[in-house]
Amino acid sequence: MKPTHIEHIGIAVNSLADAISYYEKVLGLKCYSIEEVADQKVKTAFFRLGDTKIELLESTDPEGAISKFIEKRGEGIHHIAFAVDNIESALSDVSKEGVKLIDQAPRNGAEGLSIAFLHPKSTLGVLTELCEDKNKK
Ligand code: CMX
Repeated sequence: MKPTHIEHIGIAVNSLADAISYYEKVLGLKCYSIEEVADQKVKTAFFRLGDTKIELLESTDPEGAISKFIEKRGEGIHHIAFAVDNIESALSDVSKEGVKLIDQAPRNGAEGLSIAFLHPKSTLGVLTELCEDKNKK
């Protein structure tokens, strides 16, 4: 597979409001979108920086991935998302290389992207997301 750029970096936070305030007031970025992704049990806030976005993630459910992550590791970088041109073939490529897929097939993520996660135990400890913007075509 050939990623085109880092689509976003996902950061787990306790409070979206506090984190947005930090990113805007201290780092000088502007939040352009807040979106709840119900099936991922998160509320997200997005900031754009060049081709890459920062995605802040606040949990909406104590059983969700972000709650579990913060409980175990505290706030911090949760995942890195790579943009690809064809997510189905990228998933097939990495699978053939022995990477364990969390999502066997792409599903809908924030911002209308098709997304799929790779398991951190087979990606050197980094939860990795692949994204394709099918609306771009
Ligand atoms: N980065 C690196 N390692 C991680 C991790 C992360 N974000 N989350 C969990 N792990 C590690 C854990 O530390 C644990 O390692 P050890 O066994 O060495 O302690 C191992 O993975 C298993 O983790 P766990 O706490 O038992 O949690 P689960 O197995 O229940 O789930 C994971 C882990 C990654 C499979 C799950 O969180 C998942 O499916 N994630 C994909 C979906 C997701 O993250 N959604 C939220 C974001 C949505 C969005 O961006 O819109």
